[in-house]
Amino acid sequence: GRDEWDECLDAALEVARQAGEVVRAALKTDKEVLTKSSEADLVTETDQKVEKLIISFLQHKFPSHRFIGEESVAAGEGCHLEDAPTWIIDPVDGTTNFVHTFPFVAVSIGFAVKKQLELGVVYSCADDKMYSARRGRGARCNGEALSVSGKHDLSKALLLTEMGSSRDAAEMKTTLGNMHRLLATPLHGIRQLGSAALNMCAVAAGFAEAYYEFGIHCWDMAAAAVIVREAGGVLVDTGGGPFDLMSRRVIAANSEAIAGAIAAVLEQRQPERDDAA
Ligand code: LIP
Repeated sequence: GRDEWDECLDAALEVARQAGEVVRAALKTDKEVLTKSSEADLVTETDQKVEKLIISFLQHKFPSHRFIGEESVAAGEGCHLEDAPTWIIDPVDGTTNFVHTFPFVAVSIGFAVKKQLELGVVYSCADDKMYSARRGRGARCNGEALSVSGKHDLSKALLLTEMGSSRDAAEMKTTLGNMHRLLATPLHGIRQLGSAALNMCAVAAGFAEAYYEFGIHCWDMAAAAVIVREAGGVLVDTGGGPFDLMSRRVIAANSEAIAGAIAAVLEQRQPERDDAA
């Protein structure tokens, strides 16, 4: 039967679609691009406008809930996960793709209660795919159940990762070095879609065995984390320990076996936590 969080899932689905329509329409237009933490960390007016749209919609329906949004944090708001029901929002995941009209762009809306992720909605705007999951109720894409791949041998895996937006020499060296080490295990291949949320949905859908990244943020992974778990996958820290939403590190995999094998190969780095300030 329905419970109190079903209403939240309905609202998330409704506003993700609305937001996605705005993003899809904006994809084809000229954009003014601003930078954030590096020359490659981009933001547009659409990111800011769509985040406001999502927050005001949800705030109206759930006035007591808290919000963590990528652009609100960029504007100086806090990034701390408390026990109160909290929405964790990335209005445009894949902003660089968006700027270049590369068609992998998603609206990502996650929801946590008592620091536990309860639901996630990832709307892939270009191809009109709505991924969603409720904790304990499975994951879906456009109504169809999702499940991770059954391949548990790293040497035959297809992985997803990202180069990220850091242009710091030492960080880039670690990032590329890790890809080299993994390819040498060997692997079937490495892909990057340009959106953490869509990389994770690809794992949930069974298109790839795992995704890992250092330097991502809680809003990039909150929603898709629920989708991966509900599709039968696992989330762990890049070091192999428990997943921590605020740690800026993740391995999302089809199994403990694949996640552990990746963790064992990765050279670790610890970016500043999302909740450091
Ligand atoms: C992006 C992530 C991606 C990461 C990029 C960026 P944004 O999110 O999805 O995994 O490599 O640096 O953080 O900024 O487009 O929402």
